[in-house]
Amino acid sequence: MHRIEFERGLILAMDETDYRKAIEIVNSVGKYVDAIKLSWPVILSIGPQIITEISNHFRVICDFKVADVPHTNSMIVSKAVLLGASGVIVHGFGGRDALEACISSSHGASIFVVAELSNPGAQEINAKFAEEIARMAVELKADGIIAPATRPERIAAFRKIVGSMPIIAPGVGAQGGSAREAILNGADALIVGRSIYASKAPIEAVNNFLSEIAYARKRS
Ligand code: NUP
Repeated sequence: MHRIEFERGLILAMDETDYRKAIEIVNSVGKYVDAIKLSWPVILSIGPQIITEISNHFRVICDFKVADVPHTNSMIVSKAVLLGASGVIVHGFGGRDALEACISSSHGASIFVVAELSNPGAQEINAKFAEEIARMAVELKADGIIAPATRPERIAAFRKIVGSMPIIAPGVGAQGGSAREAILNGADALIVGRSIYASKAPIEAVNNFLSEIAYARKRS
């Protein structure tokens, strides 16, 4: 297991559920991104061995949005790490004990806490306590938070709370967010799915994102 660094600033959300297509995409773009993110649709379609297979070559983040009682959280996180995950995405709304359990069972893997989801509905409930979650992630020394690229002004607000802690932003492309705005407002890395894996030219799509990220980093 290798720790995740956001050198390039791009994480591929590999949500393709067909095994052959999934492996083809990962093999073609894996070396250009900081990590491959896998979540439930892929695990439920292909099986958890996909974590191990991909982690033999690239860093894997398991987007399991862990949100259970502490004992169960510990089991989920440690099993994901044993399978090869370098990072796990967890929820913060379960409170300190639930997040502490994730962190203490991570065996050195990175724990990323969802502060605020990228969908519009997150503004109804989630956004009301998102900043508290971000503060808790800092206090408990998590490895980063997830904040919405769909609302870049929220990324800027979280940056004031979390200091130098990494902010990872999904919602670019298919959900309408702009890569440039997310980085300019303080994101360290973007999570991009459909705009890469469902594109006719995934490598070209990755290259376009990488140049946009590099350009925005220079200006921010
Ligand atoms: O707030 C979040 N929004 C979001 O889209 C937190 C996430 N983890 N995600 C995930 O990012 C989502 O489950 C998907 O895997 C990816 C975004 O994919 P796309 O909209 O770029 O296709």
